[in-house]
Amino acid sequence: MIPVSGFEGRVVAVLGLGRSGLSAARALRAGEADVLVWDDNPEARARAEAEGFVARDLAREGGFDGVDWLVVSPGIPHLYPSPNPVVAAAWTAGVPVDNDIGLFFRALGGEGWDSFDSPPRVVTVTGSNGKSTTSALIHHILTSSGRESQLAGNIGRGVLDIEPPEDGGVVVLELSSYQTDLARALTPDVAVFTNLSPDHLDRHGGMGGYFAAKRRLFAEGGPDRCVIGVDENEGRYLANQLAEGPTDDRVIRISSGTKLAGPGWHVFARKGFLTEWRKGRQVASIDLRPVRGLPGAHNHQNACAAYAATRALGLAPREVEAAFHSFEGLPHRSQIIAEAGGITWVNDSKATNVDAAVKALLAFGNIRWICGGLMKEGGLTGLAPGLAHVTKAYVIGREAAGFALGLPGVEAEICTTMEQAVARAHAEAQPGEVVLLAPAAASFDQYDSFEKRGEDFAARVRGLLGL
Ligand code: UMA
Repeated sequence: MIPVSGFEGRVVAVLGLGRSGLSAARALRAGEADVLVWDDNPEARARAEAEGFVARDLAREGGFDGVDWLVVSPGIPHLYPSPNPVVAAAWTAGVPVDNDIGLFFRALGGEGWDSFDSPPRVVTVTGSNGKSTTSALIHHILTSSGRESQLAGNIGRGVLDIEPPEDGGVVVLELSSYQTDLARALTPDVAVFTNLSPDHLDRHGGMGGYFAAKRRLFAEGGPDRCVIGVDENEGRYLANQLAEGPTDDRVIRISSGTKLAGPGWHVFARKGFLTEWRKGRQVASIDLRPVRGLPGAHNHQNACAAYAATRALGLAPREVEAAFHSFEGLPHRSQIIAEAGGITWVNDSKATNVDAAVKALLAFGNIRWICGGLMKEGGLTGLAPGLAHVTKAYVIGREAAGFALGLPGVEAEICTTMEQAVARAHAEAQPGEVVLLAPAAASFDQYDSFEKRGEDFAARVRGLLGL
């Protein structure tokens, strides 16, 4: 745990007692803050009270009396679609609102660091898609090359849960837009922006608010190096805003599909090869085609981002290449769960939006596609580029029939349940085909999370195949 300094004897309220809230409360207490907690769920409050924390209903009259600071969990809306009543009460009381990421950057450093040969560095990764894989890959490259690295953030571990980094250590943080939007301190050494496509629009009042939340990571702290995906307008705009000119190698531009030229620092993947280009000449090239843990153009973009970030930390191209080959990928992201009878079964339950699903579809050919669930804003028209890879769709979800209507030109069978979809795909798949779960929708109509959906898929596949 990283004790949060700077709040000794001050009263800090923590709203939301899940992974980030509880670890923030513990870290604040370890830093000798006077901690109050609240969660709308009585069970979560009881868990915190069992650890000795004092619960206070902050939304009631006078709830903020004596409170100096409010720390809010990322899943709790602070502005759109409407502010949580506790956040609104903090505004009225004039209490600064922050989150665990802001506390982390305030708490990091200080004691002992002046005796270090190499001060710890923080790499942050944000973007709509690929940020978990990119973060995990950076962490994997660093640890495989013998560097001390810790991984936390949106990937599932509260940032204040990690150990204080040692001499030469690296902290890799995956940051969501919810987290970057609210943090009052954001000072990474290397910041990565993978890509941008519509997501969480209700929480940000639209696309502009969503991009603005992610941009804070680059605008607030001024990282030493920025790794920017330039395959969308927002990335090109951001890279242009951050660089002083075409030779400024504080910005490393990355692309999957486009050859980047010019005198700056570029990393791009084309036709299965990753190329690093700096000061007008090629520095390194890596064949990504045999890398099993990173299939498809979207994973090649993740490879470029992780390559650029670890090069910015001083790793050699060959160290990075060796680590690519030992990377197994993350569960629920283009994860090959079985190969039997010439059929490959792939779990990409994390494809909760249209953009991520298209990327998964483009990574494979001859696909029997399990899709559907809770549709997001924007409908399904964006799926068009991937549909040519689909032999047949097996649609799940409570609104499966409505979802199937959004797949013009694709043979679609309404299966509704995962059990039925897996059974039908199993009955019809031919050798050489891929059965891919990439729902293009959230899971909440039938599951608690995309993880549970992916686990259900994998269990049913293994059951049917007798594995
Ligand atoms: N709560 C309230 N009032 C509300 C809403 C929630 O009291 O109005 C309480 C709940 O009862 C619960 C707690 O808040 O006890 C949950 O807080 P949370 O939703 O912020 O969840 P955490 O467990 O703290 O997990 C958070 C991130 N969750 C979200 O952003 C929704 C996790 O990202 C992250 O891994 C974790 O912190 C550690 O940093 C998950 C996620 O879904 C993976 N992220 C979104 C995504 O990737 O799309 C952004």
